[in-house]
Amino acid sequence: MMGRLPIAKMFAATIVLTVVISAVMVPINWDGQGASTAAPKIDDLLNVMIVLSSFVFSLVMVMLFYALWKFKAKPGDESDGEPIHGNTRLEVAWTLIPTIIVLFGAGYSWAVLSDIEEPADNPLTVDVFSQQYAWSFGYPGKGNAYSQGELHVPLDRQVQFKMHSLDVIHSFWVPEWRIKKDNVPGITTTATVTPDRVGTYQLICTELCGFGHASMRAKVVVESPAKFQKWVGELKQKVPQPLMESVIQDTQTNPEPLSAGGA
Ligand SMILES: [Cu+2]
Repeated sequence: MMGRLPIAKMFAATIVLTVVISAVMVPINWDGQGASTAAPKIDDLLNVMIVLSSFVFSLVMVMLFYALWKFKAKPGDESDGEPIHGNTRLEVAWTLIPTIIVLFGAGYSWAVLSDIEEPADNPLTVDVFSQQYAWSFGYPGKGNAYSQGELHVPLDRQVQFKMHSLDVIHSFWVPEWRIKKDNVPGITTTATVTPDRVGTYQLICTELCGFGHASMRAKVVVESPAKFQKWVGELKQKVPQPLMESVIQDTQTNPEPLSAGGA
């Protein structure tokens, strides 16, 4: 016979374990230095997810160890376990609790994302071109000035990145900004960042894209608006014609539906 489970005690043990694990995990600086207005919001989101994950982990561990202790076979007991034919209360609980957790996580993430992507007045637009294995950048508001391997952006101004890939899928990631976005051939993808800390960072490709993937990086400089204006004004090159065409094609043609290719 199963008898009644000590649900109140198990729940209390789950809460205590959740608090202990969270107290260890949350203070750790997982993401490192932040350098955009999105960074603290994403770090908070991560901390909330850590607490929720700790709760689920604790619940499973408490039930596991309770079962190991309570229902351990006596020495010499070679009989089979009793067959069990469902438990409505348990099944409702293990459906309802994860559903609530997942819906909360989805809603909260949605709110954070729409907050981060809220368009500001007067954003700076930057075209990002990715190809095996290099990054380059165009400034459409500055006469299509073109920079290879080095991205400069002004402090405290929203930047809207328009991303283009010339070959395979790459992914744009500046860890200090927290934002990550895939660059997909044939599609213009966008990311919104407001850098709020002066400094030099690294843009890292975070989608395995071939032999040179590990070295596919670019220098990122966040500087005062005056310094940025000076730098962008001194760029000699314009965005090369083939890259401009890829921008135009990207934005004019949506990708064909998968069935259209007949594959
Ligand atoms: Cu890559």
